[in-house]
Amino acid sequence: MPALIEQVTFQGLPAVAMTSADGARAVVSLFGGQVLSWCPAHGEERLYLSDDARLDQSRAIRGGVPVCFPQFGALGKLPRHGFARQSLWTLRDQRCADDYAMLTLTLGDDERSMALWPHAFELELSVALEGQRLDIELEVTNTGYASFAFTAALHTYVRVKEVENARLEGLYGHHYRDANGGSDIIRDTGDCVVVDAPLDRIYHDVQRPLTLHDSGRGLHIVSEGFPDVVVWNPWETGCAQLDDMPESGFRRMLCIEAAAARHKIEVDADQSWYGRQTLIAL
Ligand code: TA6
Repeated sequence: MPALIEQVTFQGLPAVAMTSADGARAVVSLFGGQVLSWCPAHGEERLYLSDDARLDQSRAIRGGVPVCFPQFGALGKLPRHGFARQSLWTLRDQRCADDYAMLTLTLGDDERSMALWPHAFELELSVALEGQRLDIELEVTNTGYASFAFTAALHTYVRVKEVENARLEGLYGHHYRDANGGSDIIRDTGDCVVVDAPLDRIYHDVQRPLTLHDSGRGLHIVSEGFPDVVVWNPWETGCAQLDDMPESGFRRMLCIEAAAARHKIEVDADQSWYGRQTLIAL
């Protein structure tokens, strides 16, 4: 079967569906520039998309891989996680080869972004699909005349079979700040991260790949360019406060995010920065 990329409507959203020659599949929404679904070749869905997500472009989509830019979370005065996840991106490029399928979406400044964040920029989001692997790369170009600074993330909602049985390896010895625990910086001394309560941690300077073990299957997560890793699960209490997630939704997801949250990234005029997250199904 040849690789295929086609514009589709996904539950009412303008989107692009990708299939690689070996049968891996992904769906990317133009609203938010957001990967909503990823099934590796011969595999099952690996991303969580809330059954109660609003898909009418009235607010950010709960699930998949939201792009947070130019602000991570509430670390500034902009709307939470910035405006990119609530903007309409454009499909710029698509490529189908024997062993991969790839597309590039773009988002530039406009009147609305300028009113919130007065900088000229261009974002390029490249999504490449191949066998057991999904690569998502965000490139930020400063198209203005003065430098700017931003925080950002690929806020990946990984689907898990049962979050209490999931084990995330690779963060031993790293320092993190727990958003639920004040401003203390804590060193992780566990073999792996387990979720049995609300968890919202920004791990600093993570160079190593991570491995998620989840009820008999695995996911390898590698990031480049993004210095931090955010691990988030709202648990029962936090989930109850989210009106776009079912009561037990927290059991089916774990956000493992490639982020630049602790320090702002500065980009000079005419210069670019990029960060990437790669997911490999094991
Ligand atoms: O990345 C973790 C986080 O910043 C959490 O604090 C949590 O609130 C989550 O993102 C979701 O944010 P949202 O604005 O999409 O509800």
